[in-house]
This record gives sequence, structure tokens and C-alpha cells, in this order.
Amino acid sequence: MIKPVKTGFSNDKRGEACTIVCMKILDTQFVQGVVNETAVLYDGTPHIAFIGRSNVGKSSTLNAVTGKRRMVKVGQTPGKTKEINFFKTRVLNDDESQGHIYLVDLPGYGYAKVSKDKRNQLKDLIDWYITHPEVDLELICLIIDAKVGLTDLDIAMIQTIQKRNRNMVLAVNKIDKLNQKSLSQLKKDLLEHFLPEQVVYYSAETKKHVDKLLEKTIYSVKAKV
Ligand SMILES: Nc1nc2c(ncn2[C@@H]2O[C@H](COP(=O)(O)OP(=O)(O)OP(=O)(O)O)[C@@H](O)[C@H]2O)c(=O)[nH]1
Ligand SMILES: [Mg+2]
Repeated sequence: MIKPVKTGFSNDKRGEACTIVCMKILDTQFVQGVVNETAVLYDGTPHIAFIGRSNVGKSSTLNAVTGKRRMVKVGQTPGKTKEINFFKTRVLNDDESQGHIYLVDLPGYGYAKVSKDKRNQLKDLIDWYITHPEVDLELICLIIDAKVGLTDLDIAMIQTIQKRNRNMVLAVNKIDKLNQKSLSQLKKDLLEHFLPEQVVYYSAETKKHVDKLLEKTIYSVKAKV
């Protein structure tokens, strides 16, 4: 059983909306791919990390939230993302100031068709990043595929996140693949593990409810001015 997870919202009262501190994304640029210690990890800019099993649509989600169609490579073949890719996004805050946030695209976990060594190497890289005590990881957006639901690998990842006391939101992508009945059932199932405001349902492909995902992620994190 997963404990209710801590959300990333400053007014984290159950059932209430999160505080919106940012109004708009101005632009986003790729900064660098990271595989070990590097200065970009510690420059004081808050990170929002997009994590999930291979092929759930992490890269597609980054493209959808930033409104850029091809900023991040989307793979026909799972296992495409092999580094921790940092994108710097410039945002307009609600007080008219501008600030920066890193959007972090991680490799997927659990891809069966690579060697066990490679799979372990990628998993170690993800664990190293999310358990790193010194990075300014404000929020983890854990993405799952609506059609697949929550897997044992996701639960293990959530437990790692909880151990580190990281803020997390569960992002359920690919809702375009479900009919109303299956979506209602999935919502019911996930409510056994999560509070309603910790979960957002959307489609990176059709863009349905991407605005809600923005509110729970980028718009709720205080950017570095
Ligand atoms: N139907 C549907 N397909 C989607 C959606 N989002 C992503 N996809 C498809 O899912 C596949 C994987 O997308 P990616 O964004 O590359 O997934 P990823 O999680 O970054 O994959 P890895 O980097 O390999 O771990 C692609 O074929 C996308 O077009 C969605 O909302 N609906
Ligand atoms: Mg990817």
C-alpha cells in the first residue's frame, strides 16, 4: 500500500486547488544532457523532473507543456532517452517578474528490450538523481500510461520518492486511449492510493487537460528570479 504522497503545493490542504505562482511560459531551451556530477545540478534553479516507465510519454509531455512540438525527441522505440536532459524554461510570475525553472526529462525505467546491465545503469542514474541530497528538485511529476495503469515498478519508484520526502504529482497520460467507463474505473482505483488533487489526467497527444497539468507543475513552482 502506498502512503498518501506529499504534494508540491504550498497550500497543501486536501481537496483545495494549488497556489498558482506563475502565469505563463515565455520560452524553453535545451541546456545539457547529464550523466554524472555537473554544475547545472546546483546552480540554484529549481527542477521539475518528469519520471516514468519507458514509453509513457515523458518527452511528449515536455513538448506539450512547453508548447513546442519537437523540443524533445519522442521515440517510436522505447528507451530513446538515455541521459538526464535539462531544459531551462523562462516564466512570467504573477507579480510580473521573470524567473527560470529547469524541466528535467529522465530516461524511462523498466524497458525490457535492453540488456539487464543497461537497464540497471539507467535505473541507477534515475535513483542517483532523485535521491541526490543537494539538487534543488522541487517537484517530481511521475507519469503513467492510462491504458497500463500503476505498475509494480511505479510503486517501487514512488516508495523511493517518499523515502526522500520529495514532492510528487501523479500524471496520467494517454487518456485518449480510454473510453469513459475505463477512465472512471481507473480514477476509482487510483483514489485508493492518492488524494484527488495529487493526480491529473491528460493526453500529451490531443493536449486535453494539459492546462491542468501545467497548473499542478510549472505554474505552481516558484521560479528563480
Ligand atoms: N495515444 C497517445 N500516444 C502518446 C501520448 N503521449 C505519447 N504518446 C506516444 O507514446 C510513445 C512514447 O512517447 P515518448 O514521449 O517518447 O515517451 P518517453 O516516456 O519519453 O519514452 P522513453 O524516453 O523511451 O522512456 C510515442 O509513440 C508517442 O507518440 C498520448 O497522450 N496519447
Ligand atoms: Mg523520452
